[in-house]
Amino acid sequence: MFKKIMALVAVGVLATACGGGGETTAEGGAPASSGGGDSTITMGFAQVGAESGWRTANTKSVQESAKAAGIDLKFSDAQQKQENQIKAIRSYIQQKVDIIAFSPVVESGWDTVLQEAKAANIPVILTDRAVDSPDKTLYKTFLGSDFVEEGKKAGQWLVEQYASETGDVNIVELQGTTGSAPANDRKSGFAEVIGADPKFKVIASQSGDFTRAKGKEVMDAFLKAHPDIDVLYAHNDDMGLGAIEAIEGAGKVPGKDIKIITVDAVKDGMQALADGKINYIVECSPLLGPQLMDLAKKVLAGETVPDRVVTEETTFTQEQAKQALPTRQY
Ligand code: GYE
Repeated sequence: MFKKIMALVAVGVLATACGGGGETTAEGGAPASSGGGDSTITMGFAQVGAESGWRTANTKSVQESAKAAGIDLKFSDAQQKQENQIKAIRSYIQQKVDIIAFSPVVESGWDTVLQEAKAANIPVILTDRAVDSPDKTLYKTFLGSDFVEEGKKAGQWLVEQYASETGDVNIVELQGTTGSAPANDRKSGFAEVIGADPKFKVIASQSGDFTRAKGKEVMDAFLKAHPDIDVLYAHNDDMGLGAIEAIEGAGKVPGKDIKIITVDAVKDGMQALADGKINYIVECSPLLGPQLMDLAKKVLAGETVPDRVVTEETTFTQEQAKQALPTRQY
Protein backbone atom coordinates (compact mmCIF):
# COMPACT_ATOMS: atom_id res chain seq x y z
CA MET A 1 0.00 0.00 0.00
CA PHE A 2 2.72 2.43 1.07
CA LYS A 3 4.71 1.57 -1.97
CA LYS A 4 1.68 2.31 -4.12
CA ILE A 5 1.12 5.69 -2.48
CA MET A 6 4.79 6.57 -2.90
CA ALA A 7 4.59 5.59 -6.54
CA LEU A 8 1.58 7.84 -7.05
CA VAL A 9 3.31 10.74 -5.29
CA ALA A 10 6.34 10.22 -7.50
CA VAL A 11 4.15 10.26 -10.61
CA GLY A 12 2.41 13.40 -9.39
CA VAL A 13 5.75 15.13 -8.91
CA LEU A 14 6.94 14.00 -12.29
CA ALA A 15 3.74 15.15 -13.97
CA THR A 16 4.03 18.57 -12.38
CA ALA A 17 7.68 18.79 -13.30
CA CYS A 18 6.82 17.97 -16.89
CA GLY A 19 4.17 20.66 -17.01
CA GLY A 20 1.25 18.31 -16.38
CA GLY A 21 0.37 17.52 -19.98
CA GLY A 22 -2.13 14.88 -18.88
CA GLU A 23 -0.12 12.15 -20.60
CA THR A 24 1.60 10.62 -17.62
CA THR A 25 0.18 7.42 -16.26
CA ALA A 26 1.52 5.31 -13.43
CA GLU A 27 2.69 1.77 -14.24
CA GLY A 28 -0.39 0.16 -12.75
CA GLY A 29 -2.66 2.32 -14.85
CA ALA A 30 -3.45 4.95 -12.17
CA PRO A 31 -4.03 8.33 -13.77
CA ALA A 32 -1.69 11.27 -13.17
CA SER A 33 -3.04 13.84 -10.78
CA SER A 34 -2.88 16.75 -13.17
CA GLY A 35 -4.01 17.23 -16.75
CA GLY A 36 -7.65 16.24 -16.29
CA GLY A 37 -8.42 12.54 -16.35
CA ASP A 38 -6.99 9.20 -17.39
CA SER A 39 -5.31 9.28 -20.77
CA THR A 40 -4.74 5.53 -20.99
CA ILE A 41 -6.18 4.08 -24.18
CA THR A 42 -8.42 1.05 -23.72
CA MET A 43 -8.59 -1.36 -26.63
CA GLY A 44 -11.04 -4.23 -26.96
CA PHE A 45 -9.56 -6.99 -29.12
CA ALA A 46 -11.78 -9.81 -30.42
CA GLN A 47 -9.45 -12.61 -31.53
CA VAL A 48 -10.51 -15.48 -33.81
CA GLY A 49 -9.32 -18.30 -31.56
CA ALA A 50 -6.20 -20.39 -31.02
CA GLU A 51 -6.49 -22.60 -34.08
CA SER A 52 -2.89 -22.47 -35.31
CA GLY A 53 0.71 -21.63 -34.53
CA TRP A 54 0.17 -18.43 -36.51
CA ARG A 55 -2.71 -17.41 -34.25
CA THR A 56 -0.74 -18.09 -31.07
CA ALA A 57 2.10 -15.90 -32.33
CA ASN A 58 -0.38 -13.21 -33.37
CA THR A 59 -2.04 -13.15 -29.94
CA LYS A 60 1.36 -12.88 -28.25
CA SER A 61 2.35 -10.02 -30.55
CA VAL A 62 -0.88 -8.11 -29.82
CA GLN A 63 -0.63 -8.62 -26.05
CA GLU A 64 3.05 -7.74 -25.81
CA SER A 65 2.84 -4.66 -27.97
CA ALA A 66 -0.23 -3.33 -26.12
CA LYS A 67 1.80 -3.56 -22.94
CA ALA A 68 4.80 -1.87 -24.53
CA ALA A 69 2.59 0.91 -25.91
CA GLY A 70 0.89 1.46 -22.53
CA ILE A 71 -2.48 0.45 -23.96
CA ASP A 72 -4.96 -1.29 -21.67
CA LEU A 73 -6.01 -4.39 -23.63
CA LYS A 74 -9.23 -6.29 -23.17
CA PHE A 75 -8.80 -9.57 -24.98
CA SER A 76 -11.26 -12.28 -25.95
CA ASP A 77 -10.90 -15.60 -27.78
CA ALA A 78 -13.94 -16.50 -29.94
CA GLN A 79 -13.01 -20.14 -30.49
CA GLN A 80 -13.47 -19.64 -34.24
CA LYS A 81 -17.15 -18.74 -33.85
CA GLN A 82 -18.55 -15.56 -35.35
CA GLU A 83 -21.33 -15.29 -32.76
CA ASN A 84 -18.72 -15.20 -29.98
CA GLN A 85 -16.83 -12.42 -31.75
CA ILE A 86 -20.03 -10.41 -32.16
CA LYS A 87 -20.81 -10.89 -28.44
CA ALA A 88 -17.30 -9.72 -27.51
CA ILE A 89 -17.59 -6.61 -29.70
CA ARG A 90 -20.99 -5.77 -28.16
CA SER A 91 -19.52 -6.11 -24.70
CA TYR A 92 -16.64 -3.78 -25.64
CA ILE A 93 -19.21 -1.23 -26.87
CA GLN A 94 -21.06 -1.53 -23.56
CA GLN A 95 -17.82 -1.08 -21.62
CA LYS A 96 -17.14 2.07 -23.66
CA VAL A 97 -13.63 1.10 -24.71
CA ASP A 98 -11.75 3.75 -26.71
CA ILE A 99 -11.13 1.57 -29.73
CA ILE A 100 -12.02 -1.91 -30.98
CA ALA A 101 -9.73 -4.12 -33.06
CA PHE A 102 -10.66 -7.53 -34.37
CA SER A 103 -9.73 -10.26 -36.78
CA PRO A 104 -13.01 -11.32 -38.41
CA VAL A 105 -13.25 -15.12 -38.57
CA VAL A 106 -15.33 -14.97 -41.78
CA GLU A 107 -15.84 -12.14 -44.27
CA SER A 108 -19.63 -11.65 -44.18
CA GLY A 109 -22.20 -10.71 -41.59
CA TRP A 110 -20.54 -7.83 -39.74
CA ASP A 111 -22.54 -4.80 -40.84
CA THR A 112 -24.97 -4.66 -37.90
CA VAL A 113 -22.41 -4.88 -35.12
CA LEU A 114 -20.06 -2.47 -36.93
CA GLN A 115 -22.93 0.00 -37.24
CA GLU A 116 -23.50 -0.32 -33.48
CA ALA A 117 -19.84 0.54 -32.83
CA LYS A 118 -20.06 3.50 -35.19
CA ALA A 119 -23.23 4.76 -33.50
CA ALA A 120 -21.40 4.56 -30.15
CA ASN A 121 -18.53 6.57 -31.67
CA ILE A 122 -16.00 3.80 -31.12
CA PRO A 123 -13.53 3.47 -34.00
CA VAL A 124 -12.80 -0.02 -35.32
CA ILE A 125 -9.59 -1.38 -36.84
CA LEU A 126 -9.59 -4.65 -38.80
CA THR A 127 -6.49 -6.71 -38.29
CA ASP A 128 -5.35 -9.77 -40.22
CA ARG A 129 -8.64 -10.58 -42.01
CA ALA A 130 -11.05 -8.45 -44.06
CA VAL A 131 -14.84 -8.04 -44.03
CA ASP A 132 -16.97 -7.74 -47.17
CA SER A 133 -19.08 -4.79 -45.91
CA PRO A 134 -19.66 -2.37 -48.78
CA ASP A 135 -19.69 0.57 -46.31
CA LYS A 136 -16.01 1.38 -45.81
CA THR A 137 -16.83 3.99 -43.14
CA LEU A 138 -17.59 1.15 -40.71
CA TYR A 139 -13.87 0.76 -39.97
CA LYS A 140 -10.86 3.05 -40.00
CA THR A 141 -8.28 0.82 -41.60
CA PHE A 142 -7.40 -2.78 -42.39
CA LEU A 143 -3.97 -4.05 -41.35
CA GLY A 144 -2.88 -7.42 -42.69
CA SER A 145 -1.44 -9.52 -45.47
CA ASP A 146 -2.38 -9.67 -49.12
CA PHE A 147 -3.78 -13.21 -49.21
CA VAL A 148 -4.41 -13.23 -52.98
CA GLU A 149 -0.73 -12.46 -53.48
CA GLU A 150 0.18 -15.34 -51.14
CA GLY A 151 -1.91 -17.75 -53.24
CA LYS A 152 -0.24 -16.45 -56.38
CA LYS A 153 3.24 -17.00 -54.93
CA ALA A 154 2.31 -20.61 -54.12
CA GLY A 155 1.07 -21.09 -57.70
CA GLN A 156 4.16 -19.48 -59.24
CA TRP A 157 6.47 -21.87 -57.42
CA LEU A 158 4.47 -24.81 -58.71
CA VAL A 159 4.53 -23.50 -62.29
CA GLU A 160 8.34 -23.16 -62.11
CA GLN A 161 8.85 -26.58 -60.51
CA TYR A 162 6.80 -28.38 -63.12
CA ALA A 163 7.92 -26.29 -66.10
CA SER A 164 9.28 -29.30 -68.00
CA GLU A 165 6.44 -31.67 -67.02
CA THR A 166 4.23 -32.65 -69.93
CA GLY A 167 1.72 -34.94 -68.13
CA ASP A 168 -0.99 -33.97 -65.65
CA VAL A 169 -0.03 -32.62 -62.23
CA ASN A 170 -2.65 -33.77 -59.70
CA ILE A 171 -3.13 -31.30 -56.87
CA VAL A 172 -5.15 -31.59 -53.67
CA GLU A 173 -5.97 -28.45 -51.69
CA LEU A 174 -6.60 -28.05 -47.97
CA GLN A 175 -8.56 -24.84 -47.58
CA GLY A 176 -8.67 -22.68 -44.48
CA THR A 177 -11.86 -21.90 -42.53
CA THR A 178 -14.82 -21.76 -44.91
CA GLY A 179 -15.82 -18.18 -45.66
CA SER A 180 -12.66 -16.63 -44.20
CA ALA A 181 -10.70 -14.07 -46.18
CA PRO A 182 -7.45 -16.08 -46.20
CA ALA A 183 -9.23 -19.23 -47.44
CA ASN A 184 -11.11 -17.37 -50.19
CA ASP A 185 -8.10 -15.37 -51.34
CA ARG A 186 -5.39 -18.03 -51.10
CA LYS A 187 -7.63 -20.29 -53.18
CA SER A 188 -8.37 -17.69 -55.85
CA GLY A 189 -4.77 -16.38 -56.14
CA PHE A 190 -3.46 -19.92 -56.58
CA ALA A 191 -6.20 -20.88 -59.06
CA GLU A 192 -5.51 -17.81 -61.16
CA VAL A 193 -1.82 -18.66 -61.63
CA ILE A 194 -2.11 -22.42 -62.22
CA GLY A 195 -5.22 -21.91 -64.37
CA ALA A 196 -3.00 -20.67 -67.19
CA ASP A 197 -1.80 -24.24 -67.83
CA PRO A 198 -4.39 -27.06 -68.14
CA LYS A 199 -1.91 -29.73 -66.98
CA PHE A 200 -2.45 -28.48 -63.41
CA LYS A 201 -5.53 -30.26 -62.10
CA VAL A 202 -7.02 -29.61 -58.66
CA ILE A 203 -8.56 -33.05 -58.13
CA ALA A 204 -9.87 -32.37 -54.60
CA SER A 205 -10.30 -29.25 -52.46
CA GLN A 206 -11.82 -29.17 -49.00
CA SER A 207 -11.65 -27.17 -45.75
CA GLY A 208 -9.37 -28.31 -42.95
CA ASP A 209 -10.41 -25.30 -40.82
CA PHE A 210 -6.76 -24.17 -40.41
CA THR A 211 -6.11 -26.88 -37.77
CA ARG A 212 -3.67 -29.80 -37.65
CA ALA A 213 -6.32 -32.32 -36.63
CA LYS A 214 -8.65 -31.39 -39.50
CA GLY A 215 -5.72 -31.25 -41.93
CA LYS A 216 -4.84 -34.84 -41.06
CA GLU A 217 -8.44 -36.04 -41.22
CA VAL A 218 -9.14 -34.50 -44.64
CA MET A 219 -5.79 -35.64 -46.07
CA ASP A 220 -6.55 -39.19 -44.90
CA ALA A 221 -9.75 -39.06 -46.95
CA PHE A 222 -7.96 -37.53 -49.95
CA LEU A 223 -5.37 -40.32 -49.90
CA LYS A 224 -8.04 -43.00 -49.78
CA ALA A 225 -10.00 -41.49 -52.68
CA HIS A 226 -7.02 -40.54 -54.88
CA PRO A 227 -4.02 -42.86 -55.25
CA ASP A 228 -2.33 -40.44 -57.68
CA ILE A 229 -1.73 -37.20 -55.75
CA ASP A 230 1.39 -35.27 -56.89
CA VAL A 231 1.03 -32.06 -54.89
CA LEU A 232 -0.64 -30.82 -51.72
CA TYR A 233 -1.37 -27.10 -51.38
CA ALA A 234 -2.38 -26.33 -47.76
CA HIS A 235 -3.59 -22.83 -46.84
CA ASN A 236 -1.51 -22.94 -43.63
CA ASP A 237 1.40 -24.80 -42.03
CA ASP A 238 -0.71 -26.49 -39.37
CA MET A 239 -2.97 -28.25 -41.88
CA GLY A 240 0.15 -29.19 -43.86
CA LEU A 241 1.72 -30.67 -40.72
CA GLY A 242 -1.43 -32.70 -40.01
CA ALA A 243 -1.42 -33.87 -43.63
CA ILE A 244 2.22 -35.00 -43.33
CA GLU A 245 1.12 -37.43 -40.58
CA ALA A 246 -1.59 -38.77 -42.89
CA ILE A 247 0.86 -39.15 -45.80
CA GLU A 248 3.41 -40.98 -43.64
CA GLY A 249 0.62 -43.14 -42.24
CA ALA A 250 -0.28 -44.12 -45.79
CA GLY A 251 3.31 -45.26 -46.37
CA LYS A 252 4.28 -42.34 -48.62
CA VAL A 253 7.14 -39.87 -48.25
CA PRO A 254 6.06 -36.25 -47.75
CA GLY A 255 8.14 -33.81 -49.79
CA LYS A 256 9.09 -36.56 -52.27
CA ASP A 257 6.13 -38.75 -53.27
CA ILE A 258 3.83 -35.81 -52.64
CA LYS A 259 5.23 -32.27 -52.90
CA ILE A 260 3.85 -29.88 -50.29
CA ILE A 261 3.33 -26.12 -50.38
CA THR A 262 1.98 -24.27 -47.34
CA VAL A 263 1.46 -20.71 -46.11
CA ASP A 264 2.56 -18.99 -42.81
CA ALA A 265 6.19 -20.01 -42.09
CA VAL A 266 5.75 -20.59 -38.34
CA LYS A 267 8.61 -22.46 -36.63
CA ASP A 268 7.10 -25.96 -36.88
CA GLY A 269 6.42 -25.42 -40.56
CA MET A 270 9.92 -24.09 -41.15
CA GLN A 271 11.38 -27.11 -39.34
CA ALA A 272 9.43 -29.49 -41.60
CA LEU A 273 10.63 -27.47 -44.61
CA ALA A 274 14.25 -27.69 -43.43
CA ASP A 275 13.75 -31.45 -42.88
CA GLY A 276 12.58 -31.89 -46.48
CA LYS A 277 8.97 -32.80 -45.62
CA ILE A 278 7.54 -29.54 -46.97
CA ASN A 279 8.87 -28.15 -50.26
CA TYR A 280 7.96 -24.46 -50.18
CA ILE A 281 6.38 -22.02 -47.73
CA VAL A 282 4.84 -18.64 -48.48
CA GLU A 283 5.34 -16.40 -45.46
CA CYS A 284 2.43 -14.68 -43.69
CA SER A 285 3.55 -12.61 -40.74
CA PRO A 286 1.54 -12.74 -37.51
CA LEU A 287 3.57 -9.95 -35.89
CA LEU A 288 0.92 -7.29 -36.38
CA GLY A 289 0.89 -5.96 -32.80
CA PRO A 290 3.31 -3.00 -33.03
CA GLN A 291 1.66 -1.60 -36.18
CA LEU A 292 -1.79 -2.11 -34.69
CA MET A 293 -0.96 -0.12 -31.55
CA ASP A 294 0.57 2.60 -33.68
CA LEU A 295 -2.52 2.85 -35.85
CA ALA A 296 -4.80 2.88 -32.80
CA LYS A 297 -2.92 5.83 -31.30
CA LYS A 298 -3.07 7.72 -34.59
CA VAL A 299 -6.78 7.10 -35.08
CA LEU A 300 -7.54 8.29 -31.54
CA ALA A 301 -5.34 11.36 -32.02
CA GLY A 302 -7.49 12.25 -35.03
CA GLU A 303 -4.69 11.67 -37.54
CA THR A 304 -5.54 10.24 -40.93
CA VAL A 305 -4.37 6.68 -41.49
CA PRO A 306 -4.23 4.76 -44.78
CA ASP A 307 -7.33 2.65 -45.59
CA ARG A 308 -5.12 -0.39 -46.06
CA VAL A 309 -1.78 -1.35 -44.50
CA VAL A 310 -0.22 -4.41 -46.15
CA THR A 311 2.28 -6.58 -44.28
CA GLU A 312 5.62 -7.25 -45.97
CA GLU A 313 6.36 -10.92 -46.58
CA THR A 314 8.69 -13.31 -48.32
CA THR A 315 8.86 -16.99 -49.35
CA PHE A 316 11.12 -19.88 -48.22
CA THR A 317 12.74 -22.81 -50.01
CA GLN A 318 14.21 -25.72 -48.01
CA GLU A 319 17.69 -24.16 -48.08
CA GLN A 320 16.39 -20.76 -47.00
CA ALA A 321 14.46 -22.37 -44.13
CA LYS A 322 17.67 -23.93 -42.77
CA GLN A 323 19.28 -20.51 -42.67
CA ALA A 324 16.28 -18.66 -41.22
CA LEU A 325 15.33 -21.18 -38.51
CA PRO A 326 17.86 -20.28 -35.79
CA THR A 327 16.63 -16.68 -35.60
CA ARG A 328 12.98 -17.25 -36.38
CA GLN A 329 10.80 -15.37 -33.87
CA TYR A 330 7.64 -17.44 -34.14
O1 GYE B 1 -2.65 -18.16 -42.07
C1 GYE B 1 -3.72 -19.34 -40.31
C2 GYE B 1 -4.59 -18.83 -39.21
O2 GYE B 1 -5.78 -15.25 -40.81
C3 GYE B 1 -3.61 -15.12 -41.75
O3 GYE B 1 -5.30 -17.77 -39.81
C4 GYE B 1 -4.50 -15.77 -40.77
C5 GYE B 1 -4.59 -17.28 -40.90
C6 GYE B 1 -3.27 -18.03 -40.85
O4 GYE B 1 -5.31 -19.75 -38.56
O5 GYE B 1 -2.70 -20.16 -39.82
